[in-house]
Amino acid sequence: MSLKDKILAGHRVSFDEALSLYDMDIFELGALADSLRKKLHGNKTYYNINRHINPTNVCADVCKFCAYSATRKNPNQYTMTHEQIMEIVKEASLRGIKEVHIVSAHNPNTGVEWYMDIFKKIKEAYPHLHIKALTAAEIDFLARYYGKSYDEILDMMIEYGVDSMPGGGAEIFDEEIRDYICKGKVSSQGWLEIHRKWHERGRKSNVTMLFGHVESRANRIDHMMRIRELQDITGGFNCFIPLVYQKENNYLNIKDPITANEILKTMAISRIVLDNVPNLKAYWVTSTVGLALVAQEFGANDLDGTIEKESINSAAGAKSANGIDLKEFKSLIQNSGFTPVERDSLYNEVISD
Ligand code: V47
Repeated sequence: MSLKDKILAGHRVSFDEALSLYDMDIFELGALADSLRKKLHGNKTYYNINRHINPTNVCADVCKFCAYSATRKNPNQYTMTHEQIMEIVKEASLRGIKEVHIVSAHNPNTGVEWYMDIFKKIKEAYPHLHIKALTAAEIDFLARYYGKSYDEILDMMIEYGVDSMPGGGAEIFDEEIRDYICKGKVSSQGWLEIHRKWHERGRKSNVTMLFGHVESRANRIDHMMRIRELQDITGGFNCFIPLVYQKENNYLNIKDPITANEILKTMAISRIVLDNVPNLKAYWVTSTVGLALVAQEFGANDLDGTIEKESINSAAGAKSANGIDLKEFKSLIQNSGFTPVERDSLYNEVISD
């Protein structure tokens, strides 16, 4: 049986087979991923109405790819007060958002309570809002800095109102690359352990992969394999999100950006390898809106959401600082031949009245 027939028949691909998919013609590969996407989701493309909030950029870690944290290249430190955060949530809630996505730098001056109290305040004032907050990198930082266990932090998150975890901080799991791009941050093993523990509590999360910098194709496949392995055990990942590296204002010094061809192939391959992760997100923030729309034909079935404000990727050059207009977003999906479907944060379809 050819590899193509094997995939179409629903067989799982090995590491070597996955790597060899990069040598396939891009349109043939796209069609393969598209057939899997169609089986899972038909013509639907999901989006949600959300607000990103990045409460502080003060960071104890130094990741070479990061342009968001306050450093020599970005000396404008800020830490929002809870009142400022609540004002943002209030305004966004009046506009009808359904999710707040809260991710910060690793601020050593705030304390665990600063994080937990804001979740509690949001949940008490807006019980209908889904709180997606704290990456495994933040949890690892809080645990190490304040002498707590992962279990203690995860239990506090649940107690204080966090509903699901975002997929940030995964970067690339290969230890050598990880050491080079973000030494000192949560280890690959730690990242996976935190998500495993979260899933064991009956909760869902996402998983990202930062690519297009110094990693190889084999590193990307290895990253996907480690996700597939954990997902076989827990089933807790809702969505895989390949994040395209943005090259401005950071210390990685990548001269040649990754090509659109390589981005689309990576998307398609991830749809094929991650046969147990239901959703593949083309995150328009890092891929550009245009390529995210094309990625719908390479396996992607989710385009994230309106975002409203975004500070992490836009600091590194992405055109996402002010989000995207919902009407425009929906008509772009429609005009590219797909059906926009609003989802909630756990991928239930939202029936609009
Ligand atoms: O973890 C940092 C990445 C992530 C750069 O779970 C960069 O639904 C590109 O994880 N170029 C934060 N990427 C964003 C994130 C996310 C976004 C949307 C949805 C979800 C979700 C999660 O941004 C970080 C890091 O991997 N990042 N710097 C950069 N220069």
